[in-house]
Amino acid sequence: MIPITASRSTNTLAVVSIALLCSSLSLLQACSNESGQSSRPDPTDSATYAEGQAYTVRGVIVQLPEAGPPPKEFKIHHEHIPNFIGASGEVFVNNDASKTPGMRSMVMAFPNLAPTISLDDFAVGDKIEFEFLVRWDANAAGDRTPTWLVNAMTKLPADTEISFENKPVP
Ligand SMILES: [Cu+2]
Repeated sequence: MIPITASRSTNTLAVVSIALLCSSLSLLQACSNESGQSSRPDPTDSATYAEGQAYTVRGVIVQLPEAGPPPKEFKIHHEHIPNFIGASGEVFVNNDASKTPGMRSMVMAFPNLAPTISLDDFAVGDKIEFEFLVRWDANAAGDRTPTWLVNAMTKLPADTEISFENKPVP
């Protein structure tokens, strides 16, 4: 009987903490009050990024999404984003010798696209400029985790110079 009692009390505590977390962060929409499991607002809706950050970034398309199997994600090799804000709310600093600020150049998956974007107009190898929105939400454990969206995307001329070099501290 003791394990059952302990388990019940733990569950009650968990539900109470989630409820407190939701109300204190005005994230009621993002939380289910029935099961205690969290769900998130539509990640393809740019309005849900109102409290987030926006970056205009250039890159090259390296993979277009495919349903699969296996499914393939939309991937962009993007330039260095020196002003990228991390979970702390301040510019992220990489734990490398040169303490590169922001998000280093990388091949990155962008699972969320604004409904206004049609990938029919794009191909692998296209150079693009895109608006990248990020928001940070607290999960049930209280950790801030990112959700990101490509909100707009335009093709750049083929002779545009794209640099994947990470710039030093500005
Ligand atoms: Cu990235």
